[in-house]
Amino acid sequence: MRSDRSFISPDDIRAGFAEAMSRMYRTEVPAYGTLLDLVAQVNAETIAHDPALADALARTGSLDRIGDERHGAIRLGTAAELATMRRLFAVMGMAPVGYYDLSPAGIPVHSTAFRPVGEKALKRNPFRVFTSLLRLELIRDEALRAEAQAALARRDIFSPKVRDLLETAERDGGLGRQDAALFVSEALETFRWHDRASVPKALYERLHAAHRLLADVVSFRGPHINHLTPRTLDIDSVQELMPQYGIAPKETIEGPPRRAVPILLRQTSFKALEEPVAFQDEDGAWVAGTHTARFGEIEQRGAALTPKGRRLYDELLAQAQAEFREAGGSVPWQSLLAEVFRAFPDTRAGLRAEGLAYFEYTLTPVGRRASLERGWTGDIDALIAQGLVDYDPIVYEDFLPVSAAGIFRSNLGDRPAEAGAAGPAQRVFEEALGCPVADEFALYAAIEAASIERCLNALTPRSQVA
Ligand code: OOG
Ligand code: NI
Repeated sequence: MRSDRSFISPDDIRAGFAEAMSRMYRTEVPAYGTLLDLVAQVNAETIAHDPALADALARTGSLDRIGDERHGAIRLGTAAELATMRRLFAVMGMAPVGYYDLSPAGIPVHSTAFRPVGEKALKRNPFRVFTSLLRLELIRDEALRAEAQAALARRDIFSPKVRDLLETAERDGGLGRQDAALFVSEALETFRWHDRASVPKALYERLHAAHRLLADVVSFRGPHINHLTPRTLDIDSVQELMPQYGIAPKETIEGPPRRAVPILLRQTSFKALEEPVAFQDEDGAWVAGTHTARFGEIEQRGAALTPKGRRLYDELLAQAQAEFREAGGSVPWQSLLAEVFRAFPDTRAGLRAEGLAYFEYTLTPVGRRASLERGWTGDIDALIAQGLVDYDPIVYEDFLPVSAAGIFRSNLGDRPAEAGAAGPAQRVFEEALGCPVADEFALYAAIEAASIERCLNALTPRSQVA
């Protein structure tokens, strides 16, 4: 047995992996590099012009993480691939959180987000991967389904070395320095782009005709990372500047409108690139073709909402969509959305008073001095009223199914649903995964509760918080 001290922490492995992935994607998709530069510039300007925002970010320990913050997405073909992917992400301290059913949008997948869960891990590096599993049963053509299944059964998306290292990590409880470095480079291979398809062109075309996503999942040796998304502090500015940098964004920003206190997640993407791909015919000859899958995306993250806040968000979004349809799409979406969302409180105090968002509580400078005496009594509201405690929204770390559907559609095309809308199948997904997905609300609630506990412990006499 090795001693624990020789292990690299999962958080460090994840940080190394996220960086390696970003480097790889920059060389694979140059527009991504351009977008990173643009986002870094806008973020620096936003922070320079908004000291209150800079303070709030520093207070909650998230100022440092923003420049490195990314999410990516992959699409898997089989239950076995998903199960192994779960083990792979576990080595990097990433667990499956949430269940997303994309079938109502005509996309034959269901998904989870692999991400770090604890407060400390999130602050170290919040890298997340939106991971989808193909639902072959939603493809109507039975013969084609069987061919897709056979093609998926022939491939192994994991290198023998990474499989070895997974077993080592699970057996020993971690990886040493050398193994961790090797793990990162071997794991990266699974996410690499392949410009040679693993199916003949004729099959590719039939898969593509059934559903573009089917062709993307089945026709290659691995689940190439299809986008990598930096976090911006001002998505409207980046969206506006993108064309000047030679990048054409999709028309609308997904998610809530621009607000004084940002909530949840706003996202926009640039359209997928048409890339050259070679297909091997039955007689062994390579023929040229193209495939469209990889794109870029940016996002602005705001407050995590409670179930009550989320219900209100879903209601207002649905209302805005209905009004937009009624108007025949002739009104500007963002202003309509902003109008409808006036029903959603837009101050920290208002969000908190109505129990719509989660908050992290910290001692104010006065509170820190007061903590030397520990003579205070009362609950967290009383401590806030006395100026001893302040609160900031907890950042939303997850995804939104309606937005995700919009992102999928922007790179798969707007063709009406081919696959049936089968409804959620969370149990089936979790069986494939090998464990239940975590409940995102419970995770935010725990972070909030721990921060309240810290404040109470620091300010009130010990006996009171026994
Ligand atoms: C995933 C699309 C969802 C997001 O940010 O909502 C997504 C995909 O296209 O595979 O990444
Ligand atoms: Ni995304």
